[in-house]
Amino acid sequence: MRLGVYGGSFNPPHLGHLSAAIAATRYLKLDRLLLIPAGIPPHKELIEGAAGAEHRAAMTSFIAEQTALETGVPTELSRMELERGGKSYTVDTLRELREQYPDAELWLLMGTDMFLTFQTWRAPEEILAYSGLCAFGRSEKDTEELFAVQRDYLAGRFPGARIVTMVLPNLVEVSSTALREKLPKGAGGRYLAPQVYGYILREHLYGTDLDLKRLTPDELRPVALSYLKAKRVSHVLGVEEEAQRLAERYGADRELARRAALLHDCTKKLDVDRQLALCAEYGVEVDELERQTANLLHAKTGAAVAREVFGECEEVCEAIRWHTTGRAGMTLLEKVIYLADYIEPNRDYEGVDALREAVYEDLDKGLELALRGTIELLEKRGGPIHCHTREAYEFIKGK
Ligand code: DGI
Ligand code: FE
Ligand code: FE
Repeated sequence: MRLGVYGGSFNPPHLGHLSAAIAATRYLKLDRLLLIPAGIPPHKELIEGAAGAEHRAAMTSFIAEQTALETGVPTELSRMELERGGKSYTVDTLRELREQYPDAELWLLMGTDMFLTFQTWRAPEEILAYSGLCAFGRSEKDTEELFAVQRDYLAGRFPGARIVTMVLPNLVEVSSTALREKLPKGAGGRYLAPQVYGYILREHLYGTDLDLKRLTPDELRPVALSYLKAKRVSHVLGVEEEAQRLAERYGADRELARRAALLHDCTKKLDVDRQLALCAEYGVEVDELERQTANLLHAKTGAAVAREVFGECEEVCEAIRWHTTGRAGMTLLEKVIYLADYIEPNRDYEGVDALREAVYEDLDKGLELALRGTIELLEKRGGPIHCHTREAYEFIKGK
């Protein structure tokens, strides 16, 4: 097994880290990659206005998920340096990994600055005994020439070392230090994965202080995405796009459609117990079927989060509330969100194109078809059908 090891402060992790992780995974043909945020001693956190360890871990796990999604290679956050505490030495980490994975071929990933000062690290010869080095250029000026000089120097000083270098022409040129200066001024978002940026805004990290109850749709987008698993991001962006299109076609409020679409699945990744904990926290009543079905609960808890955390208006909350089952007498916005969820561009099931056509021809006809489809699917699966789903269907059929 080829195991990649990518350590750093990740304070915050940015698109440069993400593109390097993806490129190195492909280049080295890794079987697995670990992203390892460094432990930072408390005094350094004070000096740099750094985010706490848990926040750095959370942000790094977004990068791990995104890397895994794009490469297909299992990529995980490792807390080993955070748990060890104190200043993190790479040699300690590699020694531990060598013990944990005695048969793995280890590869240590690093950017230019780290590579060029590698000989000054603690125990470089021991590091090289455990692991190969893979260095990637971060900018145009990191020419192959500069790398070659260092590569030859290290090869001479540490015979037998495995060193590969790669230039990443499209590597995003930004540093975490620069980002920590930009973020409090409302800049820098474009250098971050949307979910990481959203997480920073939602947790008010690095001196950002947006009022979550007064977000513009463009601010809400990354924040909403930060609630999702990476593989769900394209779905929610698809619903946003489809909901706007439907709102335009049928005269619903476009901004409200966008807001509801962005937040509609914001609690989807939580398991039943965490959903129920949210219901208890926000005073949401739950029936017997919902108690057992996370799929049904996420519509209720999503609506509660939209209301309580983001101060969304009643129309938006209700559209989220009814997006999974529908109900008798749905409002225009509720229909728009229900159907946008059903036919957004990433959806790909038998009959989706016919349904799309029906929806754009006649909203209620499309709704009837969609509800009938859900009921037939649930009957086939043998899953219990919620009374709201049945009532929604009977209502629209009778119209
Ligand atoms: O959250 P999404 O996957 O984007 O879509 P969704 O919220 O519309 O549906 C989630 C799941 O809920 C889907 O697999 C179908 C299921 N579902 C919809 N109506 C009912 C239902 N499940 C049960 N048990 N009963 C229903 O009435
Ligand atoms: Fe949903
Ligand atoms: Fe959805």
